[in-house]
Amino acid sequence: MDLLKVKKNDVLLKACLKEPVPYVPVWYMRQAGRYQPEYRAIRQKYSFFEISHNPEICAEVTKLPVTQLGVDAAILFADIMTPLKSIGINVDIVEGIGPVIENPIRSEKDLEGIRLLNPGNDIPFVQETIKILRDKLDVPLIGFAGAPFTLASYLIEGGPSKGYHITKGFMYSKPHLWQNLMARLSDLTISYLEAQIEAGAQIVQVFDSWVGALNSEDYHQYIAPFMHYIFSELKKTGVPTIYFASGATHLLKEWNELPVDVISLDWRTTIEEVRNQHIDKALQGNLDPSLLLAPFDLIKKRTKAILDQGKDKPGFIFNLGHGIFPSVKVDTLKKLTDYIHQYTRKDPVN
Ligand code: 1CP
Repeated sequence: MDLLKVKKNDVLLKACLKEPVPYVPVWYMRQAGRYQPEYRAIRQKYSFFEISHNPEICAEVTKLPVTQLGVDAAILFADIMTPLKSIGINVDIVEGIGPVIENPIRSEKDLEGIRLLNPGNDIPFVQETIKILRDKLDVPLIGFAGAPFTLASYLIEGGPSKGYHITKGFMYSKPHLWQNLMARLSDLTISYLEAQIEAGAQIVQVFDSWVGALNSEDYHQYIAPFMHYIFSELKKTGVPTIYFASGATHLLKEWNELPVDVISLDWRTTIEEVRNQHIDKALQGNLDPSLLLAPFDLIKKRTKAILDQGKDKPGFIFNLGHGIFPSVKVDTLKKLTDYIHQYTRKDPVN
């Protein structure tokens, strides 16, 4: 891994690898987005994909939270739909809804379009953005992708869903097609993440946001082999990996068996509970993003409780249990970031 290329702040990289750190590193899922007035102003002029396909603007949007909040990482501004759109799947990000797919997958024929990425042709803008950012950032750049189940949920439902019933029905009733779809999405995900790493991403996070909809038996049977394959391939790159899902505390034992470096937790559990289950990976999390609307004293109290459980063992990264939403104030996140750094900073003489 090209650690030497990190010009200044490599605290997050060290935490991923469970190495000693001077303070607990922090970044926030969805740290670039509508809660920022500057982002809203840019979105007035450009659509979501216009931003992410224009390297100069995309790099600016990616870097903004680093400058504004003082966080310890940047995360590439893109969407989990980016690789699907880039291989020709008709997807749009619709205001107030999220990703919407024009032709949801129903049959074997619909799978044919899901293929490997050819980075130079399909995502030159991603590689260019990453190169610009590596030059401008003094914190590590996180690349990311959606995991096969989460991508499949959009491809099969046609957009966001509450119960994932069509997806699960597909999984149970068309097992061969399901395997085929998961295999194709796994290869796509690997090729997308490898391209980001090749361009300069120094950590990668795999978002399996909705996989908590499955119980552990179904996860074990229908999902785990593919996640094992993805993280095994990524391990060969030497870049640290993070795996996130929401509402997936019941899957942690399965996750502990995967060749992934960091497990990202939502707020429905505590660091202590997770450690007590003998989960030995580095951990990331896990403040409830709704707390960002609370008075700062309460935010601080809940944050301190998380830090007190996480800060003294190697391998802890502060984050939210899920993404920031638009009504959060920039100032709240700035104060929170400063508090985390200040509270966990070790005495320089030690
Ligand atoms: O037009 C806009 O401004 C729409 C808001 C938005 C943004 C800012 C969407 C639509 N995507 C993004 C960027 C994005 N998406 C990032 C980069 C920004 C950052 O983190 O700083 C990342 C990492 C994502 C990942 C993503 N997209 C996930 C996984 C993380 C999670 O929140 O669980 C998922 C599930 C999506 C789908 C998606 N894209 C956008 C929306 C509104 C949604 C969720 C829709 C749903 O409820 O299913």
